[in-house]
Amino acid sequence: MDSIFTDMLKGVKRERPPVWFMRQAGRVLPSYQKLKSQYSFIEMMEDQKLAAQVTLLPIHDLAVDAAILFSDILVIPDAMGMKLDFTDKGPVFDNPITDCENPLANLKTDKTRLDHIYRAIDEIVKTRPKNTPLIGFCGAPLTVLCYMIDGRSTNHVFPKTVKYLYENKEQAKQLIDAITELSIEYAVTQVEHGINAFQLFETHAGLIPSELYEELFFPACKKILNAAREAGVPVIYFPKGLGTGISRITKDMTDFISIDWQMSMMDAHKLVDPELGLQGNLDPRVLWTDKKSIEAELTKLNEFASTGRKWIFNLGHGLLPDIPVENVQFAIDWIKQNDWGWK
Ligand code: 1CP
Repeated sequence: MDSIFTDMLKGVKRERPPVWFMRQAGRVLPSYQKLKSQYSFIEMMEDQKLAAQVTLLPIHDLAVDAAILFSDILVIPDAMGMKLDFTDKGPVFDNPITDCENPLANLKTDKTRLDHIYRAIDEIVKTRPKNTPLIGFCGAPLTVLCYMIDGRSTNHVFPKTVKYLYENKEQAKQLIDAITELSIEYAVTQVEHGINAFQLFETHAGLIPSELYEELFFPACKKILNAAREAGVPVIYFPKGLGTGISRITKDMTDFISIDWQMSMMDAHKLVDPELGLQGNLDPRVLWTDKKSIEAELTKLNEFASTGRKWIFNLGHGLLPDIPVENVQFAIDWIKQNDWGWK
């Protein structure tokens, strides 16, 4: 029998929505914090045994329905020749792209920089509990571009990137194409190594007007998602902050859309093609509160569940480091035990 997660991706609904959380591995788990006191993030990510161990922690500790590969979206610019460093203030590239005329001039791609990720997938496939689906992922081109041009997160506004897109649209397309090309190969190789689903993270879709986003980035996202799908796995697209632009995402682009916490699931349901599945979307910050408030929020999802839409429960963005793990466990258990009226 397939897992409840892969069944739902194929459109087979069981008695409840499957549940996993964005950033379930590297944030709230005490078992992760213990490893983090011994190893740096890069050490954990690059050692296949450690990466596999961390990937599977939420399966053992929280009993979620899927594991997500322990890696980061910024491995793509790193493999394109930008040296990635993780500091206390988050990820940093020391030499961001500033050459507007010829943005790729100083970059040299070394695809072997991604090999440790494929080795980690092999290790996870070998060591995972039976029927544990593995989600592979990569960052979508705008989000990756933000770090390549601004060099670091600037409270999520990325001013240089936005200016670059307006002033150098044609040159920006060269960069988008280069990111897309490597992302396609990366996604397909992840599938060849045994991932069971693929998610494309476009965390910063909301930085620019949705029309400009759709013009510059929909074609690129479609190519990456289609490549993973043609290689053999269902795909999920997370365009955070796209707003009503999600109504223009078609089923030839993705199987599921992950909905951010800004939008209600009922609004998303009304906007999105009924053949597409939805994932989401509890505001992770609700998990700062208490069990009664969390339950009240989760109970509201019964109305959406009754629409019959294909649905994977998740957050509207990733877990935050200071969320109490017992609240995360409470939400997972509640989703599993609630009577959704599906069977
Ligand atoms: O559960 C998991 O942790 C899974 C692995 C995973 C994923 C899916 C990591 C590990 N990062 C990501 C995706 C990711 N990374 C995104 C897209 C999803 C999202 O928006 O959360 C983004 C934007 C990043 C970039 C990134 N990497 C940041 C955010 C910086 C900012 O803009 O504020 C940070 C802090 C990282 C480092 C990172 N990635 C992952 C971990 C465990 C860490 C922390 C390393 C550390 O602090 O030691």
